[in-house]
Amino acid sequence: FDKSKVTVFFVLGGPGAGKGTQCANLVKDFGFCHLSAGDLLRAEQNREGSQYGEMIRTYIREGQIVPMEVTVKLLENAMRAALAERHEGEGWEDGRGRFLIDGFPRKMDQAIKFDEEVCESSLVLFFTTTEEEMLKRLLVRGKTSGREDDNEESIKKRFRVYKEQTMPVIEYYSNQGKVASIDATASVEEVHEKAKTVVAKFFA
Ligand code: UP5
Ligand code: MG
Repeated sequence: FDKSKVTVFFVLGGPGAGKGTQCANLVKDFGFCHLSAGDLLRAEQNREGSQYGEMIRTYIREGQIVPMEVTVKLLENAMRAALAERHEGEGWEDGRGRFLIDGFPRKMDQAIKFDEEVCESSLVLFFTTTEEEMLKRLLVRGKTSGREDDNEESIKKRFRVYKEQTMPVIEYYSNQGKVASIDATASVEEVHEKAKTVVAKFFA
């Protein structure tokens, strides 16, 4: 697809920071297409006939980052499908496809590959809160989510990988002046108001 026809925001933050929750809100405000890399990987894991199913399951349970080729391909396909469905920007105010790419890139190699081969992001929404708060949220969600990584052991591994592999990505985009940090400790509504203000400023 034509890179000049898309606006991409990356949405980052630790496990359970509220990325998915806030993306759902921003979709309603701004008509974004929301693509969660984790959701795309879980769908691929469960797709009948997928050659990657078992591999993805193991990586996710261990909190490790699935080899980037798989994730970048899934995202690219999903973006192409969304653009086709909306007839190249129809329904987007400015005619450019608006994407929230949630939970990606979380490792430097993914960031570089996506920037070079798919497109560059305009902004990184970075949701921050304490590990204690994230753990609490994930354990509550774990009671009903059915996610194989919402248990204390996997969560600890996800925190470690986040610090070691994802923080350098935040640093990298921060040096490019692209990162908008949003404190995500408050209520869903309060965090939403802050996120909405940041995005509205961008589109103004
Ligand atoms: N909640 C949300 N906001 C709240 C608030 N303000 N106050 C109180 N509660 C709040 O929220 C988590 C829970 O907290 C929910 O119950 C919510 O109601 C509540 P959610 O919005 O789901 O948080 P989110 O940040 O999206 O948490 P998630 O668990 O999805 O984050 P992860 O980054 O860990 O998960 P993801 O699905 O992105 O990735 C999972 C795994 O996939 C990775 O560990 C990795 O193994 C793999 N992966 C890759 O390999 N490559 C990739 O590129 C991406 C993922
Ligand atoms: Mg999520």
